[in-house]
Amino acid sequence: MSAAHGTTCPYCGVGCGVTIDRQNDGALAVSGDVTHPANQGRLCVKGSALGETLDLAGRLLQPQLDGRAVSWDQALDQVAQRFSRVIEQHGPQAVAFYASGQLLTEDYYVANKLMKGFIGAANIDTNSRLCMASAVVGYKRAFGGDAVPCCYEDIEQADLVILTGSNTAWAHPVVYQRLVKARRQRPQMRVVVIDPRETATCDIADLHLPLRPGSDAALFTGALHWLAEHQGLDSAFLQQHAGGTEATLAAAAEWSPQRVAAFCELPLERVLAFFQLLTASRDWVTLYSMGINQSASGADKCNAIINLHLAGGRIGRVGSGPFSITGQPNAMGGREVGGLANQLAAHMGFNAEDIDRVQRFWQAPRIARQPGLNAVELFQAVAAGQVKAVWIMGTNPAVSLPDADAVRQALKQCPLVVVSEVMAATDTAELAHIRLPALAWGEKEGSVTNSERCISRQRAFLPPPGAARADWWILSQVAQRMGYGAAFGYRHPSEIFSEHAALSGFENHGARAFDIGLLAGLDRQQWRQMKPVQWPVNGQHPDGCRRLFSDGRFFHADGRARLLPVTPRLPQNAVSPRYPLVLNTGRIRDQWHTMTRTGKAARLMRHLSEPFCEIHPEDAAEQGIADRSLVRLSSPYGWMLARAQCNPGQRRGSVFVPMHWNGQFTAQGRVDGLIPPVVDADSGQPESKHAPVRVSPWPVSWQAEIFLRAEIAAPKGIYWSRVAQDDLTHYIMAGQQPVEDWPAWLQQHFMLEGLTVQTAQLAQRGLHLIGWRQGEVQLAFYVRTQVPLLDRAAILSAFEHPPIGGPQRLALLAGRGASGQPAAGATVCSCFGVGENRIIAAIQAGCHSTEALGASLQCGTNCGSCLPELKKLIQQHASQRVA
Ligand SMILES: Nc1nc2c(c(=O)[nH]1)N[C@H]1C(S)=C(S)[C@@H](COP(=O)(O)OP(=O)(O)OC[C@H]3O[C@@H](n4cnc5c(=O)[nH]c(N)nc54)[C@H](O)[C@@H]3O)O[C@H]1N2
Ligand SMILES: Nc1nc2c(c(=O)[nH]1)N[C@H]1C(S)=C(S)[C@@H](COP(=O)(O)OP(=O)(O)OC[C@H]3O[C@@H](n4cnc5c(=O)[nH]c(N)nc54)[C@H](O)[C@@H]3O)O[C@H]1N2
Ligand code: SF4
Ligand SMILES: [Mo]
Repeated sequence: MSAAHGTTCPYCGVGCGVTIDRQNDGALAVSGDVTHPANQGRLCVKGSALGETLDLAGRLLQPQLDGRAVSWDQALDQVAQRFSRVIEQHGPQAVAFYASGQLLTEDYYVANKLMKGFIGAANIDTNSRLCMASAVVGYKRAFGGDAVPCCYEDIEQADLVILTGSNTAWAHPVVYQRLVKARRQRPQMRVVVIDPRETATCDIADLHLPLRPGSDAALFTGALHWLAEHQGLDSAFLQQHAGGTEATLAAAAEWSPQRVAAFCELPLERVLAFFQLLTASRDWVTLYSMGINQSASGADKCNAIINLHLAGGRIGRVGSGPFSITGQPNAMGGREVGGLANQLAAHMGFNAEDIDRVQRFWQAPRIARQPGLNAVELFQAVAAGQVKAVWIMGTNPAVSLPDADAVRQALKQCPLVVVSEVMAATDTAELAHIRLPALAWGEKEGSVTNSERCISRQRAFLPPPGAARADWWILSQVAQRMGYGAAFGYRHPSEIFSEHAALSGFENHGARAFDIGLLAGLDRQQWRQMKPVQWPVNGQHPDGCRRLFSDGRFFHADGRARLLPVTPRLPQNAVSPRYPLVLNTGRIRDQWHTMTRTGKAARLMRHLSEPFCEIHPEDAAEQGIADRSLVRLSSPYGWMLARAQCNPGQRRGSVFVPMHWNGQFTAQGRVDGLIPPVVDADSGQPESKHAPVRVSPWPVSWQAEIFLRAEIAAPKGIYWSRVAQDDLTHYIMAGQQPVEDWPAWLQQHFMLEGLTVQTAQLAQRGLHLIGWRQGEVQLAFYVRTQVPLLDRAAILSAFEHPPIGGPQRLALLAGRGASGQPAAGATVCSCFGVGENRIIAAIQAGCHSTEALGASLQCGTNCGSCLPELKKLIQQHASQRVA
């Protein structure tokens, strides 16, 4: 017997339903919810590892004032008094909130209401500025409302799926799995991937366009011209439902396929192949993400994509539409409540009518009348001393904002920094005067909206740990203590949801896309049981609505959509002889953002364990960089260290570095320290995919790995990277200064006292050292001039099952398994812990399909996230048989 519980995954914007089964022994089993429309039972590797991130290690469990634990009363009084004092002395513009698409809608609604309706400034912006802001501008300009037209089913039903600026296989894995399955079932479907580098997503591409970074607008504008030239326009649709057609087509007419090919640095045949697919296919979906949005002309790129769909009439029908896929679990919810500094609430803006309407609804004493500071401006205003108090909730800006060193510096100088967090140590929380412990996933209650406008419940299945409280509660308490008790007397999140729903329907009459007015009446019980539903939910769509614009009516006053002439521009951050390479940044399969949660799960860190820099082998050779060596990347803003990964799938002239690593996990690996704070003028979104950098070798005299039972901080002045291992500490390290006496160095930094030490001296000052206490391994250390080749799994297991006999002990000292088996290598399949070397061996022994590998090793048979990598390994190794 077990008790099942339905909730929603806290990671990506796919918004998968998750079932939690509590077994009789109390253990929790996480699986995909078969009834949820987003995933129908599937989960990706991050979702299926959720159970491994629930322990309380590293959690913030008590409010803290200047590092001291205090009561909630003390902490809340301090926040309220100190915010009120700044407002009294310097006005409401001197305070700001910086929120997150990882807050629940109910939390977000309260934060927005407090800042915009009661403090009276619009200085609340969010990490969605770094993520969705360009997409929002694109939709608003085209449709008159921030409305995503499509649903996931459209991707499955399309004849042509265009994935641009999206590494769907890694960033939205369950959508990717749905696409893979649909393509198998509908072999006529074609998939085009547009990305400067060859990603795991290219695995299913019929056509990959490795375009020049930042050049997408030219490709889509050229495609529009192609439609016009090849009878591809839907004239009836344009006549009845759109405006701006003529000017847009005239601007596009300058973009012949030849000019597009030259601008995008693509072979003409590939450009033509793409254009021909457009004219040959009945239905298209364009799925776009950060490779489009994170650009100084991101909003225009979004409109170039939407123009094409409007012109071809590929919108508002099954299998068609421009689909901006959201990143965070509640990026969409943030847009709904108005959690951006240039929106008011519930899709209303700063025009006189909306201001009046929201003021009446909230009975707001001091409503904001103009947009506030957006994310990048906000931290610049903190640095300039204009903003004197900032409250950061659910985001880690010292890591994720561009020019992150300046952000860190700004926070250091700011008179009041409040951080609401679930973790005690993050790069941002370390700079806070007041830390407020928030409830984490599994403990909190509320709702989120995914990429296809589907509102789902996150439900609590764990008790609140320590003194942690819900974000909405913390905000309401502060509001009450600032004197706004009547408007913030919420006792339960369902009351907030109900108010939010009522505001969305308030004097709406079909004018605003976001309308869930029908959900305003839900009582606590009904809200608890609310089933996933896609907005709008109103009189016209009482059961929700899967696909928008089927009737050709848009949200501009005249009911028509707009095409917008676009002038393709190259990135603002241009390379120079001093900074000759383009730094592209993004995500890896198994980590989430700044790693505060996924960085806890050992199996999620075995796939990629260090910050890395993917570089084309020829660029590497030119710079004298060897594969797997350490490199230093620098820009005019900052520098970092990473491990070089030579990869011919990288475009020449550009390198890729993951956004995830930060001060908690590595010595100097925050990539955002290098990114210029250059933003799109229309959306305020930073150009995080295009920073000019220099990459050079970082010569070291030694490279080492250490595994230890004790929790000890890494030494300063060296390169180190922490690898999550359940109860052990594991660092990869390297240093530029030679070390004369390793045992003394270890003694100084890692405490060898009381250990029996066994060593093996190697050539060129290499040393392996095992420290024992009472028959148990306490420490294992391996240093060489090159990266030591170790069987990490065997070493880790020696901590659990100490080697007894001489040969086993010698094997441990050598860093090998006792069985003589080859080391497992980097984990490719995280679900079953299957390493690269075992997979290669199986391929060489005859497993030449993913099915055969699955049957032999189980890899790829659970969440499927590693299938693209398995295929790649098969391609690389199937022909090489073992002799
Ligand atoms: N595993 C994992 N999944 C996640 C997240 C995570 O942290 N980890 N985060 C979530 C969030 S918040 C977001 S926003 C999404 C982001 O999801 P994605 O946008 O898919 O992820 P990214 O890796 O940031 O970038 C996507 C691709 O854009 C490409 N790109 C760079 N420049 C250009 C260009 O000029 N043109 C084109 N066409 N492509 C370009 C990059 O090479 C990269 O492969 O992922 C969500 N899902
Ligand atoms: N160079 C570069 N930079 C980027 C990007 C890129 O592609 N390249 N992508 C950008 C994008 S798209 C995004 S979305 C951002 C993401 O960047 P961030 O938002 O900074 O990253 P997270 O690690 O998700 O931060 C969330 C924080 O909230 C905490 N948290 C989790 N749950 C809760 C909760 O319930 N309540 C509270 N109060 N706290 C909680 C987590 O522990 C964590 O510290 O990064 C942006 N930065
Ligand atoms: S695809 Fe996204 S929402 Fe679904 S399980 Fe994976 S991380 Fe969670
Ligand atoms: Mo994002």
